[in-house]
Amino acid sequence: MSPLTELAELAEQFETEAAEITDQAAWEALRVRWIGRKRGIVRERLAAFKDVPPEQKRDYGQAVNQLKQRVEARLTELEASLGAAPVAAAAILDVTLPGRRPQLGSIHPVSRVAAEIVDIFNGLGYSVAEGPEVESDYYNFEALNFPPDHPARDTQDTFFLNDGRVLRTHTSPVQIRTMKSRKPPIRILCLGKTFRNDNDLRHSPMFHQVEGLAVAEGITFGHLKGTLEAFLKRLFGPETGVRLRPSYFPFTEPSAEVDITCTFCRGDGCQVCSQTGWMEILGSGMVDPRVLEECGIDPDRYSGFAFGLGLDRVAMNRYGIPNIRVLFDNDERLLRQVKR
Ligand code: 2U9
Repeated sequence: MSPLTELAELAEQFETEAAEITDQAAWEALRVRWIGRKRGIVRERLAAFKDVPPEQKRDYGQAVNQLKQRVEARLTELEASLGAAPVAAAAILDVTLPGRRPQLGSIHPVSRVAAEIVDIFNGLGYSVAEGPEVESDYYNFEALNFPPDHPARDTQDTFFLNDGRVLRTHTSPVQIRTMKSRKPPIRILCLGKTFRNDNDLRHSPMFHQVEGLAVAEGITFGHLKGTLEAFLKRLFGPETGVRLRPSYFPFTEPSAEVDITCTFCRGDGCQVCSQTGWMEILGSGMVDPRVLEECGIDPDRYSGFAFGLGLDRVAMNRYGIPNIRVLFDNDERLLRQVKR
């Protein structure tokens, strides 16, 4: 029998056998017999190509490929009609296995600290004010009494956009916007992302600040001190010591930096506080009369105090996080570790 005739007969024989298949086991036997890797009939016919006389090679090649395609197509068709796919799926799906527990989210340490601070100041009659993260030079620097040659206005410290606007370097422009649009008494808390061209273990180019502002008739430095003591004792515990040291900011006069007793050694002196027993926590001061005036508030009638602190610093301190980047790496192990 010529190789071509033999192929034609094999094709007929396959159709006959395929027509008799009624279950999965018979389908599998048919598959192995015809296209099994080792001794499948189609494979053997393909291998026999090399022994076909040269003048028949072309027709033989075509016919054996046709047979292969037909066998494969018919087997697929049969598999579908026998419901072979669900049977195969059931074999790899163990419906008795316990389900995967959904991962519960938790609040990021910076958000947690922010919420605590908002809560404390809500209790003192403050409300939250917001503003844009991209600011004009005017709101970020000029209205805050920064001289034109102040180092913060340098590209080494501030991110400038091509149009001269900046990524706000503090949340203070929000206070400027509020004072320009509202009349005293004002008690606001401004929180959000701030940006400085700084990058090391304790500084990230994006960080979070919270600032507070109180403006009314008769506000004194005593109100500043009392408010900050009440705030810091609520945030760090009633036994926390608070001290003020003279400082300087362009937008406050007089200004003070505020320290609390070291949260690690409680004031005894340790590595974290360089043996001083104190750690610097915030900056503050009485709003400079020039800033009030720039915002349309009469400095002879009104006075105010302001303060600012870094939320990330508080979160790092609270949860013993040594590197600020851990807060922004999106590694969910952080969330699991600080979860209460
Ligand atoms: C207006 C007037 C005064 C806000 C203030 C500070 C002092 C301060 C820093 C603490 C750590 C920023 O995150 S930090 O680098 N802030 O020291 N901030 S007084 O004073 C204002 C703000 C707005 C109109």
